[in-house]
Amino acid sequence: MYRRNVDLSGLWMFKTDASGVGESENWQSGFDSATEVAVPGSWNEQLAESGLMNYVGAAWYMKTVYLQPAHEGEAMVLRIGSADFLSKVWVNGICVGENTAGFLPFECDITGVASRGGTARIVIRVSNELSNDTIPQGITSAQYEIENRLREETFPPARFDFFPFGGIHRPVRVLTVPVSRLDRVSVETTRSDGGGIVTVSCRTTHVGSGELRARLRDAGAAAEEGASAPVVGSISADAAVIRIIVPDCRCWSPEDPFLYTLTLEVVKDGLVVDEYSLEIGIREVRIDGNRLLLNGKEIRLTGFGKHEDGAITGKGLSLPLMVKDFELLKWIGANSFRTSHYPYAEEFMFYADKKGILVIDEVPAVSLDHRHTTDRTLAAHKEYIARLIERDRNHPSVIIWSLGNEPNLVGAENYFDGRGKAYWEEVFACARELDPLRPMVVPNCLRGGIHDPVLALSDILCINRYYGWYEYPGQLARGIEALGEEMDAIHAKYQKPLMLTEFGADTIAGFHSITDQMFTEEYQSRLLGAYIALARSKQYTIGEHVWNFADFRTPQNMRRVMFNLKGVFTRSRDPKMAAFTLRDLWTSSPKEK
Ligand code: BDP
Repeated sequence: MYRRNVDLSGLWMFKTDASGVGESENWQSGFDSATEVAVPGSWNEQLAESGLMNYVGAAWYMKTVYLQPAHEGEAMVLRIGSADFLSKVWVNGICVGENTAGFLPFECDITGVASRGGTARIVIRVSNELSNDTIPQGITSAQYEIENRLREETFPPARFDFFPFGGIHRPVRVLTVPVSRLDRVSVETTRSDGGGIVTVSCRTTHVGSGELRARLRDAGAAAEEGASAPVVGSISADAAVIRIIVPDCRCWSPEDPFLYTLTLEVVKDGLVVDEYSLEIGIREVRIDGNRLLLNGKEIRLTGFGKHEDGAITGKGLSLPLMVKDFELLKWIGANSFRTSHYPYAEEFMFYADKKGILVIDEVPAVSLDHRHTTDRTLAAHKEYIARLIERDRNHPSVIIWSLGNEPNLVGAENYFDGRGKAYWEEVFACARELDPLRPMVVPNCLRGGIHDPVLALSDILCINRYYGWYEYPGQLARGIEALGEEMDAIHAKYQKPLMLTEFGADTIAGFHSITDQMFTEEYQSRLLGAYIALARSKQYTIGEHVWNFADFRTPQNMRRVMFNLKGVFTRSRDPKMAAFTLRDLWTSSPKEK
């Protein structure tokens, strides 16, 4: 065994630090507190009664653990699945790392401070305070006033329509790994003549030169069964590329999410120093004219924009909730979802691979206000893209990267004076260099409109529209007419496939009406049905994602009754009437046009 890990999920000591005195008072070496909080989990709902529901600021976490000593030739790494949004980490009082990209894992090398084993005190300071320079961007109460937008203020203040939960949201683990090891693996798959081509590019660390051996076998088979003969490549300057040809390959698809296990061995001076296995799917995604092709066959996307949001856990990973959500996706006939508006837990991505659910994977650049973007915002945005692609590129389920969502939701004129275009050109160029194979998109909002630079840059025209809701409230027929005209105009201008990535209506489960009435179950059901019928009547559309899968908590504001109620399921995952309408539509008609 080359790698081991210890999961530090559980109760952690917890203390807020509203005035930011923690570091100067040396809390990093340990602090007193009578409060504990569960990890993974947001502090907000867990500790609401202690006044933490709307807390924005820094909070400190501490856990004392006993670690086995590392062996000779091993390194120790502390891996935090995600801490939102900004964090700093100490082990035994020594700073081992910092992270400014929430929603993504980060690693701290703790060999120097922990490899001798024994008691280790892990302290993590997490802050959920955002600014103009961060991704996503933040806003303050004062800023609403400066911008004369008092009626748009939310509490806690946020530039997006989901609750700014704070905390350690995914598991924290201590990994023991070989010092000479495989560091990064990137797998690209294509097809040719019924066969598959798997290109594996690896970076190693502290190996220099050596040999890389790759073996592929059916993921379901036992390790010794059915493995192909190893394909051997050479490692030089800590890099290696191997190409594996798989004749008669079984392609991965939603109907047959078939996975292979790829095992990689690193050989240095004739000895195997590291071994690492991952499950991969062989599949090809392509756009051809107005069509989206998976393995050469046309595919239509059905599904939702989702959120990571659960009662009490907040944004914390909940495996039961994850399993339930995939059950509901299958039940309703959805073949895909978008990780609106940020990267989801890695557990979600692995599960999507297994279940054959397609994913549009999103960078958390949600509702960027280009009046306030800075060079630092752009740098943070590019860092997110690089780190998200690095984390998720090997998942067959990930078929499209979404590099942001609804820029210029505030409708500022200067977005169109070249500034927006220059910004997004850099973002797209950075992403395309890192992944030349997958389509890239940024969903556009009504205020971005037909001249939004992201439409020209995206491979698929993704539009989020709320006719019959924010525009033409309660007037469905008028809304559908306006939507049809706008879709035709956008498609005529750009001549690319189009997808409805958001549409929906807030709905209070149990409200009913015979006539069109906002907030009733009938209205949501009719609105979703009418949008889908319209989308299907246009030959240039490739799919529909309803907003939203389930009701989710938002910051307080006068447009929301605690939650965004556009869920087709309630927050506790009970179906509203629209769930049955969608199930009828998505299970009776083929997903391939
Ligand atoms: C869109 C946003 C999404 C919101 C949704 C809504 O992309 O985050 O929750 O509208 O208003 O503008 O329900």
